[in-house]
Amino acid sequence: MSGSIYLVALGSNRRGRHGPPRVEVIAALALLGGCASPIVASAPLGPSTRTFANAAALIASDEAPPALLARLKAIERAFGRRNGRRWGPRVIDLDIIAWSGGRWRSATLAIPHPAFRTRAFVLTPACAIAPQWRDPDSGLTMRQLHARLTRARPAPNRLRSV
Ligand code: PH2
Ligand code: MG
Ligand code: MG
Repeated sequence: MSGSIYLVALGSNRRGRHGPPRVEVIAALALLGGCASPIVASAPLGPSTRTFANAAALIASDEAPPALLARLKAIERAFGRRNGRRWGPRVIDLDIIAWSGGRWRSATLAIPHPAFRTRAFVLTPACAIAPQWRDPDSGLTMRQLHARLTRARPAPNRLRSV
């Protein structure tokens, strides 16, 4: 798949050999190369209680999606990630969010990432480096998805009697 661009999300909420989560993310961004977003701190979504460091990277690659996934998993292992409890604390999590080739579906990989549209910890960093990237499923850009997610909800209507 020559000349692809990938949007990759990074997250860490556990110390590793490089240091605290923020430093693990910096180390992973350095390995991935490409264009890196600022790192944000985010409250955990799910059962974990530890704050995450999150970021995103835009990387150019000749790899097809399964090859990039294998490389990301190898980096996760090299950083000391163990396959434990789902959504448990992790030294590094590297997720493929979007691909310039559009969609990919297999038993082990779905692009776009099925849940990224509801995750501010993905969309905020993504907007910093790829605000105009268009999601092929919703037709919305990263910036539009972010606005939709974070827009202040209207005050709830007064209760109606039924
Ligand atoms: N990743 C998860 C589950 N929950 N919460 C935050 N804030 N950041 C993450 O990267 C994250 C999460 C599963 O990958
Ligand atoms: Mg993840
Ligand atoms: Mg993951």
